[in-house]
Amino acid sequence: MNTELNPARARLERMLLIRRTEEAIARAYPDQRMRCPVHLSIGQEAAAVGVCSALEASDQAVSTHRSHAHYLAKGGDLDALIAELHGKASGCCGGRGGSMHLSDRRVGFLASTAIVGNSIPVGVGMALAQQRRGLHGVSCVFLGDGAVEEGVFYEAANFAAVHRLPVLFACENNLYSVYSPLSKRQPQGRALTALAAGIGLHAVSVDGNDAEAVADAAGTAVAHLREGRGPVFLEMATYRWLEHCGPFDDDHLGYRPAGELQRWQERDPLQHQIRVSMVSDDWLEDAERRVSQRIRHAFEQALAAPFPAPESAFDGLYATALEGQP
Ligand SMILES: Cc1ncc(C[n+]2csc(CCOP(=O)(O)OP(=O)(O)O)c2C)c(N)n1
Repeated sequence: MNTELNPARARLERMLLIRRTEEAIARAYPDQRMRCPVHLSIGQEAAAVGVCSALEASDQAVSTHRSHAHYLAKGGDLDALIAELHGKASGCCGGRGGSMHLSDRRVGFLASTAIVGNSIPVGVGMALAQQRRGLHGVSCVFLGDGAVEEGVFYEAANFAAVHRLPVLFACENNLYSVYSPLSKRQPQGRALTALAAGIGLHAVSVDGNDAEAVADAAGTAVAHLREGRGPVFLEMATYRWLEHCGPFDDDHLGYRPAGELQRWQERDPLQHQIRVSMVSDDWLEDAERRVSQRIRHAFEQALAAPFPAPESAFDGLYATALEGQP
């Protein structure tokens, strides 16, 4: 993040970058130059940015199918993200992964994976390695409410609790797993934090549309982890504005109650951050201009970049390092 800004403005600038980037992806997607599925997190930016602002560059993160915001919030490179979505060699995975498989070890973003729950044990394993090596790093596992219902969450979280591993389970509760609401998937009145606490995680809940509140809660959680006091589950209530997968609005399908989307949109995390950051109109205009130039540049570069060379098709199948990455 830009350290010359005060923390709230730095978070605003990063949220703006994420929002405008995803809007640009949504606009360009129908051109069919991005040949991978995209899961956009428009509406959920405060959770990603709030959590990552409590992490150091040397801390590690893993993510899910909905990973653009996490990648950019962790310091990921915009050019490398857009190139990756276009399948180009300059992408952060050399163009092989696409939207759901972002990885950039230079910024401590180890992996995102498409199988729900799949990255949870990877993040826990990373925390084990950090603990065994005597490092003070923490490992952040981004996951959705749906992933909390996967068996692997309980095994991995239990292991983390037993070994008091420095893992932050950063759960974006956007209420839906594709089209299924949480109310149809969990008994009435049972909170995700109660499930997490039941397996020994220190569990807290925060307004996931308020980046400042998330940053505070994540900061407290990270301090707890660095003191070796065991894993933390941070539930962030938030909402996805667009369809589960793809660039469009799917509210007409009726799987969300009428008016629910509008109520969450009235609580837009970006507008909220603009208010609490107390920036002037000039500041905002300037920030918008810088962000849109960066995005335009990233798309131009990605479109002009080469696809991976055919003879490199078998590279990376086994443990070969990506160019420039440790
Ligand atoms: C093991 C597995 N089961 C089902 C799917 C299909 N699937 C993809 S995303 C998704 C919903 C996940 O919901 P959640 O974890 O809450 O994340 P969100 O999409 O809301 O960000 C499902 C069921 C999958 N990819 N992997």
